[in-house]
Amino acid sequence: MAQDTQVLIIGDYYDVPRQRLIDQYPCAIYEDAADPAALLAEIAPTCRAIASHAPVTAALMDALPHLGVIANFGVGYDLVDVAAADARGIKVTNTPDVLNDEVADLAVGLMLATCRRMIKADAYVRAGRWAAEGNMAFTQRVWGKRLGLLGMGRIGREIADRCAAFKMAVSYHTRTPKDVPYTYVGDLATLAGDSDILISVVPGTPETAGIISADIMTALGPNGVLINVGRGSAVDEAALIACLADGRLGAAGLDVFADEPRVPAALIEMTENVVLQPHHASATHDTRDAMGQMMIDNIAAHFAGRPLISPVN
Ligand code: A2R
Repeated sequence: MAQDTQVLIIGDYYDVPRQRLIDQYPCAIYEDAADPAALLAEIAPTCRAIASHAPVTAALMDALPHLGVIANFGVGYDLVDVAAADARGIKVTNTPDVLNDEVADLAVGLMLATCRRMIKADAYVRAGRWAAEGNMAFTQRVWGKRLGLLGMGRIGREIADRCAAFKMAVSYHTRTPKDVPYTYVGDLATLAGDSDILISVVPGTPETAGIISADIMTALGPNGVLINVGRGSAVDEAALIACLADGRLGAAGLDVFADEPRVPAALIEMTENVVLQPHHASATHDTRDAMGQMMIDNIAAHFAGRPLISPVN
């Protein structure tokens, strides 16, 4: 089968669309190869597409001379070396829009869980502490609070609209103002200082790396809450741990981390004011299916010589 392989599958995403892809095209699965270099050599004469949810490097591209498209599973394509793809005339696609509502739902859920200490409260009931010790300590209000959004793109807008329904005052920071009914703040530190809750939903780029620094968290303050559903790289994790530990920052709800799936032990130990999720904001059956289908549709468009559905370069 490997001799006529057209699509190389890399990374773990979702079985249903993955099987659909395998049913549709001769595929090779990178992770199944005992000798990945040998697999690449074998499929090099025919492989024209990569369907990926894993790093795609320049070296990998060079191993596949007929590669025309890298279809990334996910809206964030920071795992793909887009500059290297550009230099080789290879197209990169992602899966925008179909996950906006899903990620926004989880962002709001994480905000509620973090502010209202819902995970801790669940443990409190299960451990019999309610009966033994009485009511749990009071928590923090969400509705009516000041929300700062870092990022006002496709997902950010959905988060903002949901939070507006929670009667929150929504402000945001991006590099350029958007045409949205929310308050633009041109400086992130000012936004953090004027917010009770800061939600980050920016892509992982060199420019956003560590953008949520100790200064930003300090500006958010001892009662401030940081929620991150964008990319872990946007937060200076060492500073986050320090700020949470010494009370410069009140609480955090995190779906994304700098070195996934590894999560710093210090964060895992913080059960009082930290809620952790395994980067699953888009991970419902419906949405992962839609993302997978979009990935397949991009590959099909490339093979048919039609315009790509969601090119990023
Ligand atoms: O800066 P702008 O005007 O391009 O606004 C974009 C903002 N953004 C930034 N804001 C401040 N400083 C930066 N250095 C910076 N870079 C980007 O992030 C825009 O408002 C937002 C990204 O929006 P979209 O491209 O529509 O992305 P989407 O679909 O909302 O997804 C955001 C990220 C994905 O890249 C994944 O990492 C994750 O959420 O799922």
